[in-house]
Amino acid sequence: MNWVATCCFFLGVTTVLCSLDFTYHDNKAVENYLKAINKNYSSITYLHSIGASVAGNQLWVLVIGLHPSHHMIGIPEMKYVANMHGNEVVGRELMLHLIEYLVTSYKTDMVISQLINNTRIHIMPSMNPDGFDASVQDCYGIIGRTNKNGYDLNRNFPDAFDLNPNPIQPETRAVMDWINNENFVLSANFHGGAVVASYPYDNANSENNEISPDNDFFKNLATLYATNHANMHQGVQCLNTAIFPNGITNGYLWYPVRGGMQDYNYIYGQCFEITIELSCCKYPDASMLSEFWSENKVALIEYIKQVHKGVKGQVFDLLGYPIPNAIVEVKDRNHIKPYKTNSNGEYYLLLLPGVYTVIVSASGVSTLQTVNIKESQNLYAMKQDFLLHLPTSSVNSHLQICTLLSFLSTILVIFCT
Ligand SMILES: *[C@@H]1O[C@H](CO)[C@@H](O)[C@H](O)[C@H]1NC(C)=O
Ligand SMILES: CC(=O)N[C@H]1CO[C@H](CO)[C@@H](O)[C@@H]1O
Ligand SMILES: [Zn+2]
Repeated sequence: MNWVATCCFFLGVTTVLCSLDFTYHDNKAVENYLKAINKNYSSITYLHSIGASVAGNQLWVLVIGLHPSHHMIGIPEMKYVANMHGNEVVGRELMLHLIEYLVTSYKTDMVISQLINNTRIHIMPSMNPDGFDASVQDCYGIIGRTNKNGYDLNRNFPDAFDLNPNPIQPETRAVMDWINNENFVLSANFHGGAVVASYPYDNANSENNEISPDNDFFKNLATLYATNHANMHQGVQCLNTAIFPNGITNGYLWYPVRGGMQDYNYIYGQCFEITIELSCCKYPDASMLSEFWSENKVALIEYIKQVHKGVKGQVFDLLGYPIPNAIVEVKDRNHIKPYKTNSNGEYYLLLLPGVYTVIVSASGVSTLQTVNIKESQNLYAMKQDFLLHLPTSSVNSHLQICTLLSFLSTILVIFCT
């Protein structure tokens, strides 16, 4: 028992009031911790399980935001996922400390308060709780890496470049549905066994196509994490890894991954995800945890802010109705699956400062607009709405409903008078 725990014990108060200790928390302890946080910070947190593991462990996600339980127009969604390889455990504990840091800084720290007010931050400490249960304290082993059915979850997603024969596992399915239900814009997933920030693509099917159309943004994201990390940017050599210049690498050029989560997010989920390898040792001694937290704390916060880069807005028709499923892409950076507006007609495009042409199209009609994204854009992406002159048939259907409604109300008025 350290002095904090001792003090809490003697004061007879819940451990929530005291800072989270730097030890490993088993699945039950993580659940209790998340529930306690959610109880004490109920106005800015929302706790839910997005599904269950093979063994029936819940896949908990804590959401932090001003309206944590639901999406708000203009508020971007970002997520952190840790421990998808059950024996890579540093990220799992970092998530718990990050949660504590965010909620306790609300109202006391201006920057964090603004971040929470303007972002919906989803944190999943463990995507593979069964693997964690099976794992042993070991730096370079693989015991506990897979889920309970023996599948590597980071090889289990549909792959745009290759057929993936692995049957989709419950944990993977839950994450796919989650990605489908939320309109995530930015994400990172945490691993161990190396110290590097790795960005898409993780797979490719011909020479040179491992470079994504958003390579500039991805390189910037990875560099941002590495430079805000205590030593990642210096290039940390682990057993079995090369030295990564500046602490970053393209995923495919490191080694190809078929069915990885990062490419799935980017290609199918319209969400920019990078993979962050936090430590040479996958399951280090608990005495190292406070050091890992101080190495990563600034980078974790700075990374969340990146969800506000670029341009966002809504696409409307001439009557002012939002248009869902309108394609919104930047000229010369077409995605494998075109990025489309959500049910509110919203789009979010992560872009570095610069001048871009945004092309919007739906029902065979398109419009374009030049946007100039300035360096000064701070916590808010540039806002640019679009008006689409849809063919008369689709506008007419709205008009017909309006005519019908006014006709009905006229009848009602006649009846009632
Ligand atoms: C965050 O939002 C709350 C509720 O609207 C508001 O009271 C508070 O001033 C905001 N904080 C910042 C830093 O914008
Ligand atoms: C009941 C309880 O634990 N309340 C605490 C929740 O967190 C705030 C800090 O924002 C404390 O001030 C409360 O005492
Ligand atoms: Zn891993």
